[in-house]
Amino acid sequence: MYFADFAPGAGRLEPRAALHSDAPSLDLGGEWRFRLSPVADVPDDFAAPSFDDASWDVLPVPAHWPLHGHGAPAYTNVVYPFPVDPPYVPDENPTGDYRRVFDLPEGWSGGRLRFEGVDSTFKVWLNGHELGFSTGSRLPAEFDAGPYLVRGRNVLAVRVHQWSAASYLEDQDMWWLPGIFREVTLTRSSADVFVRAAADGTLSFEGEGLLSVPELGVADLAPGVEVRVAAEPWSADSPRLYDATFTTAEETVRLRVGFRTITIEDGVLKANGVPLVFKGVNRHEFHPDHGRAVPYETMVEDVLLMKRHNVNAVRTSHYPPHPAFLDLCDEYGLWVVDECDLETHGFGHTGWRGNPTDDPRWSQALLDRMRRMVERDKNHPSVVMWSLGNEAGVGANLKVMADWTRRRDPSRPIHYEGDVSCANVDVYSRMYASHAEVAAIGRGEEEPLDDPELDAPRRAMPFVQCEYAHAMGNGPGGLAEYQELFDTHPRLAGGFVWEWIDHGLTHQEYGYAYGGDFGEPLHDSNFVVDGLVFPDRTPSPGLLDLKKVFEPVRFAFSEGTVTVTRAVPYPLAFPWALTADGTLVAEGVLEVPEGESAEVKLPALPEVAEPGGLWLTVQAVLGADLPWAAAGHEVAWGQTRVATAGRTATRVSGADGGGTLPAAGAAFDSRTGRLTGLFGLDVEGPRLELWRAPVDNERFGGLEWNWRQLGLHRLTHRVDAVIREDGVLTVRSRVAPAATDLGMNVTYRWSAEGEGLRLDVHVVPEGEWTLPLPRLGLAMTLPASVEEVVWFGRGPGEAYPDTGLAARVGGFGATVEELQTPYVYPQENGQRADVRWARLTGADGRGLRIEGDPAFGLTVRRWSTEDLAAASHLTDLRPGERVHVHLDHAQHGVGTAACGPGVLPLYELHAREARFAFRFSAV
Ligand code: IPT
Repeated sequence: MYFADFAPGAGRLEPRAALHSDAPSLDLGGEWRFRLSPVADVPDDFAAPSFDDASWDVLPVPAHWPLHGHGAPAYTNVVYPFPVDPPYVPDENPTGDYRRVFDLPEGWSGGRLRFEGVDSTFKVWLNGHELGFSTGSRLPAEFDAGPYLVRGRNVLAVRVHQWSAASYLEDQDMWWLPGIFREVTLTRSSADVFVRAAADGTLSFEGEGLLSVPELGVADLAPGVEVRVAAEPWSADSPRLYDATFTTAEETVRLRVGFRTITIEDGVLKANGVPLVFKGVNRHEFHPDHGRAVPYETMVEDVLLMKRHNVNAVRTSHYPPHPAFLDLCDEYGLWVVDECDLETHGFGHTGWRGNPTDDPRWSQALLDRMRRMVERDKNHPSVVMWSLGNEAGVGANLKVMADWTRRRDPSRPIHYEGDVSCANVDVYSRMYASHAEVAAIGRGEEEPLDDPELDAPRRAMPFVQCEYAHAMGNGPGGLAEYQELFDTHPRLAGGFVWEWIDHGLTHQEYGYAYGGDFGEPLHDSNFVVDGLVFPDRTPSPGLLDLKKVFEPVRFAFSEGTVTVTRAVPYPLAFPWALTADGTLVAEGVLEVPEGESAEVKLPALPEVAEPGGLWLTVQAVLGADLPWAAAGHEVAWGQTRVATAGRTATRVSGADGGGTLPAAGAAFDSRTGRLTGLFGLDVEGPRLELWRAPVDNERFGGLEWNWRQLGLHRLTHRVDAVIREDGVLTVRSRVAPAATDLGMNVTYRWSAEGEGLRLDVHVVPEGEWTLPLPRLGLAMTLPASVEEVVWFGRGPGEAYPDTGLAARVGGFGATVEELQTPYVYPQENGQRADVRWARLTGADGRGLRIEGDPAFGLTVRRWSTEDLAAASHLTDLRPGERVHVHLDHAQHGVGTAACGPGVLPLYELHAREARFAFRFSAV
């Protein structure tokens, strides 16, 4: 059976470049007739032109049938959702039969049926004649339609199997989504061309035709002839393209040529002679409604979002993208690592026994995939590396793929991460290596390979992190530290954050669905939701942080001056703003001379006495419209606290206000010392809290389990003493989890301070605390009438110790709803960091003001930590009767332990003695 066979296809034409030709072509997309069968063994009489499909459903092409009411999506990460017994597949093999009737335009003869992407294996009939079959879901296949086309009515029939031998080669971490999910065309184009254009202006091509580049004075260049022209080089920052035409006897093809050269010199990756550092992301093709049938506008949106967030590179994890995406990368400027449609990760679970990568019976199938990618995408200046695939283990077939690729295209380095020996590649690539290991590699001091013959060449290779900073849920932490390494060591060519988008599918009940939500017996839960943008492509805090880390303009402040360095040729302007206590007091525009680096005098600042300090923010904004953003778009910013003579900063609140309790507005339970009312508000707490709803990195990294073992989610509070003395109310208590002898001795000290109430907290840990703490702070609740929060601190977005690089100091406001970060899998989120003061008010404008001494982390939500921790979908979170407020002295970092290193030591929160204070007053 062809669908349980090692052969990658039959009856197909040789692969060729994706081209924009003026040859007639017929888009066969639109409504097709469709029938789904639960098994593959169904009569194929439907291929006959006379077959009556009136009772069939209608399905759009391109699309995945499970997203149109036929069957359901299923998600697994590493494991195969069927027994590992290649090349066989289960009898339960959803099989979609498709029919499309089309009228051949008058005068049309010959042509090719071109399928851009069909998942996973399909067979094609035209007018009842079998044309052949193909595999390789994300690769094009062409069949010669010429002999079977008839005048007038033609009937195209396609049978698609969800499972096939090829499924063993397509074990990427994503939804299993069968169907004809990219375009189908009947085209009379047959041209192929391979243009070679280097940074030194040399231009030549392979192909049967003539090449012209009018702008460069190149007319009717013949194949194999090299000319040298004065062309500006192409780069991601300056994507200069030249319109070209390639003409054959039958057709004219439009090309956009970019001149660029990728080299490896002394172990450094270079583009056009300059070190190339990827500020990259891994991009799967995904749309929450359409799966991998991504609309063109969505591809544009991805590219614009990337450019606007200072991303300069994409790894097309883990298959070649829709060809139009690469056109966009050429046009807007993104370096691309084009990855072959190959992953056999699930064999890792069988000790890699029978891995297709090392089985000669599969070598043609693997080579076929590589050839079809390289041939399709060879003309893109944006494509600077070929990747053999992802997580496919090691084996002889890698060499088959690499050897062919080198011969066909010596101009691009070869990448493959799965073989640490680097026997077949040009760059050393790893995923999720820790900061320490990346630093060692950067210095050339990595652990040697056993085989010196392999170690020496690897040691001479540039290093790429093809995946790092797993962006699952809240996070990723540690971005800045990676970038610092990439910026420090020339051998490090940067990397690609995992991953661009959350693959949450639109779901009526859950909002967004992840693994298991469609009843899959075997699944990997929300591991499919680990992106920098939410499923609807709203940037997550992680992407905003990445934008900051990737900034191509830097500000280094020193006394009275700022040094501005810029690594991009964009026209820029540099507005500045001075704020006091979150309010703008002065603004202007800094004159920064052109050039890579300039030291500029800071403006003369007005004298403003402000205890919270004055903050100067300088922005780098686009000085003119660019194709990917309008003038005024912020590229980078820097901020500094200005302290000049004469401005003495006083504390936000002094110790001991001297007033006596009961202070106006505060009511206490005299027996327990519990605060019962605060300026007319019904309050619960505040009291010490150590627990937070675990983030994905803690859920999958093991820390949650340890925390729950310790019982941090079920702390007990015991009041040991309530002392009223000299107008001060002191409550001593012990906060501790059951079944351990660990505890926190907490002293709450209430005093009146002016019109307000001051709370001093002193925490002394008792016993051997070995685990980090989720948080250390106070929790309280307020009535649900609280709606608005205004604060002076960092914002506008959330920040944790190792995230929130995008959060700057200023005055911000948000509703309680707006403070929530909608991670598809609910978890700790939404903390605003370094808050000096905050006002929490209701619709009537009245409420509470909270000042921190020192600044604190503020979290406000309409559900409790317990509810947040228990929720598995956003739709589980329902506003309750109270508003839950956290005033944190500290939190633990978030790290990336779901896949990769945990929290860096600097950002760990450990039990230690702590003192902090708040002042509450009425607004
Ligand atoms: C790595 C995969 O390459 C990627 O596709 C994704 O699954 C990621 O993990 C987790 O989200 S492989 C892993 C074993 C490091």
